[in-house]
Amino acid sequence: MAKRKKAAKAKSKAAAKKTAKKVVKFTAKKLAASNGLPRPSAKPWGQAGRALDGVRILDFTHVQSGPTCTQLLAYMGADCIKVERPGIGDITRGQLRDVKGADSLYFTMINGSKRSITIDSKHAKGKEILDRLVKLCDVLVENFAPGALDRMGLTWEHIHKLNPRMIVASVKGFGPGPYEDCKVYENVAQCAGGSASTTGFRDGPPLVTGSQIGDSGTGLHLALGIVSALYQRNRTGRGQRVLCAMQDGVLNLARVKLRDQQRLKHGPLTEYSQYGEGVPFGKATPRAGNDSGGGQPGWILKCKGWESDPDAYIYFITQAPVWTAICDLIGKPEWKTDPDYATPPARLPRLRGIFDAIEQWTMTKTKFEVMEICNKQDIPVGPILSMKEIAEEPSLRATGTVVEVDHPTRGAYLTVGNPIKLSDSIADVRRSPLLGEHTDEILRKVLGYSDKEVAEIKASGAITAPEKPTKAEAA
Ligand code: CAO
Repeated sequence: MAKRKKAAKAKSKAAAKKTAKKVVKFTAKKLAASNGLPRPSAKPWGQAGRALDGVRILDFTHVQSGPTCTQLLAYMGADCIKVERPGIGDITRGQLRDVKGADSLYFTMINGSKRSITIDSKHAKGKEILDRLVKLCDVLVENFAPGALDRMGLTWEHIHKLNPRMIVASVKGFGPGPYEDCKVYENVAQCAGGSASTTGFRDGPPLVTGSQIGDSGTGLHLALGIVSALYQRNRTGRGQRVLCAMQDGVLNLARVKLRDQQRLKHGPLTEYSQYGEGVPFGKATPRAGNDSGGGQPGWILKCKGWESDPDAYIYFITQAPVWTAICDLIGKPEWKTDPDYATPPARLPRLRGIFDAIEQWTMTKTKFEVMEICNKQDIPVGPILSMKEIAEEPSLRATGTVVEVDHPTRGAYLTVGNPIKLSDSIADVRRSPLLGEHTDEILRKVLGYSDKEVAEIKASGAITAPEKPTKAEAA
């Protein structure tokens, strides 16, 4: 009897196993069929290529906003073909030059992992080469002044006719409206996007920030737009236009200040130190110095050595859940129960005095000592790191966030690698190309021109800088 029971149990177990196997197989098959996805790769992580392998970009960008976008896409694996004006190239190659005769860091740090081809886009032969590139690329990225691309003959209609799959992505200073024709640089966008009016100290003028939120920030927005358009193209089979206005990009990053603008209708902004100081609020979101932009009050405080080191400071956040730990740390245990200090609302009008007391403590320690002590107690603090400290920080080198690359004319330089880490797409950070370094290679291997055709193109002047006339010719 027991034997029979045991056999029946084993039989039902085997049947259940078989059914489970069937279900898994069926589900995986169904899923793969419905999503059109291949089977999960069996290759080790990081060895299955890169996220944007196979995507080819006609990179018509210059200065900063556009190049930062295409550099990110190149880090993700896209083949980025940067088109530059013969003999001149991207203007930043020569701007803020530190090494005579070599491409500047301004250029090299935002054009890594790309290839460079020189084409005169206003030359008849140059237009022909560009048309061929349009047919073979997936995305055209540009950040010329409004109308410049059209003046080259590369209108949306022309591009779409040549290659209906092409995505045309642009950065402009402003979106459609009264300022759409304006040329725009970083700080213009910071001002027009609401950032400058809300940055700085209340008793000082508006301030721009050193972070390039107008240029690099908009480049980042554009990269997301491009990747989304590529994803949509998988369904629709057609390209589309992607536009990121720098004003919009800055506003998106400054959105908490538009939040505060609306809160003003309902009373003062109690987390702003101006509230504690009894200074009335005006009609618009004010500048808030180093006040935290969120619900946990914070401020920048001096640390040991501040008298001689301009970066001996720390950002200190009085996060409510760790208030009692902060009181013990700074030698104010009585504040834990004092009704004037025990709760967040009670502390709001007293923030200045609270931060003064915390500063008396931070001034006795280096910023790294404060960091070490506070982190052990879960108190959020941030040392003010100088660019020198960042350049030398080993952990940033280890993660590939700061990368050293070699360069044939300027020698080794540091660049910022991919700040977006994908576990199966490892960024390949390479040096920026020399002007026209890949012209020949692209003409032959990407565009398929023969030796004879390449010779004709070279002779036409479409890819070379106009020769200076000899003295005899000029006479
Ligand atoms: N061959 C021939 N001509 C070329 C060329 C090539 N390969 N590449 C560019 N040009 C030409 C353009 O066709 C344009 O000519 P036209 O004015 O005759 O049409 C000309 O070069 C200059 O282009 P531009 O107006 O874009 O450049 P600019 O230096 O005068 O202005 C900038 C620069 C940034 C203000 C402007 O491009 C702009 O507003 N861009 C959009 C916003 C933006 O990205 N700003 C970020 C700047 S970084 O701080």
